[in-house]
Amino acid sequence: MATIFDVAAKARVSVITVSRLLNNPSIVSSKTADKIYSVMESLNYQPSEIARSLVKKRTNTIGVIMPDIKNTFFNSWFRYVEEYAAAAGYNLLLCNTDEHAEIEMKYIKLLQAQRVDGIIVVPCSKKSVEYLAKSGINFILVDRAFEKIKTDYVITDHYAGAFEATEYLIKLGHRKIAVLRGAGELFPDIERFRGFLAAMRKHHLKIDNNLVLNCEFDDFSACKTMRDLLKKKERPSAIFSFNSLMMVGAIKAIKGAKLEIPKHISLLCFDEIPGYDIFTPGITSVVQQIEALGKESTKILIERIKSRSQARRKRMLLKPKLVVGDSCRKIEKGK
Ligand code: XLF
Repeated sequence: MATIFDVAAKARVSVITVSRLLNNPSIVSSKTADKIYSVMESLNYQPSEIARSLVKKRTNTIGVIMPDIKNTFFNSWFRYVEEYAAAAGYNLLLCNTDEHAEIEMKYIKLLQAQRVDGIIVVPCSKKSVEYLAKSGINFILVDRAFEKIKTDYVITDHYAGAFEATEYLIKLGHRKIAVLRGAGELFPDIERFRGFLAAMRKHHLKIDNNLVLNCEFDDFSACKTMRDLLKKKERPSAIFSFNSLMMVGAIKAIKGAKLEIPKHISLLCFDEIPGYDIFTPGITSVVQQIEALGKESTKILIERIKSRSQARRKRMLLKPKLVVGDSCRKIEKGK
């Protein structure tokens, strides 16, 4: 395999000139550059990426940390990150934490050791975000923010989305609305719950704590929680599921109890559902701007990598959209 020394010798230039051409082509005259390129081609020379990154102090690699690879939402999001990053000439290293703080920290340290130029993270723990903020590494948060820590972020307006969804149910006449929420630790969960409470209060509706169902953002725990709820004598007229995985669990439990949506129980969920248009009934959902969450976060991170500046934090709040299907029924007064 040809080395940089072979290229320099055959082109009759110094090794430094070949190295300059590889790392900063604009400072080499076009005549010399042409000569070196043709020698490289004739020798089938492949520059070592490791050696180049040591010189440039850049690896052109971005680490992506996602919280749940089973969740199709994050798969679609990653696809947009990949598309934007590839067009900008960056490679990606993908890590999945399964919402575990220790795994998240382990991956952050691993990516640091791999000398990635920056990290895009959907974080599950405050501790790791504090660590990143102190480390000096370029990073951006997606989906989840920690207001007190100075970071770049691109998030959905979870509060507004949940408010609009709850108000939609209230206007259909629902009073007994159950929420399938997470454990109250993650930012989207806290914000969505705040939005739910605000809409209920605006319409002077009492919150029934028996209808606030704490589980995990997954189908298994949602299904179990819903089964327990549906065994009770009094059941809610509507369920607001805080994400699509939970919605899958809720549907399993509803079907298991031989109930129909929306005839016996209405269902609304946060997140876009893949294959939404083939579902019967179509599930009314709060759709996040996944493409913008992917592309804008990658764009902001790359700008920060390039400018090498720590100045002014960039924060983006994206509006979700309520897409009405036919999973929520109107309740006539007195029923
Ligand atoms: O972090 C939340 C949990 O699940 C995220 O926005 C999602 O709703 C995606 O499904």
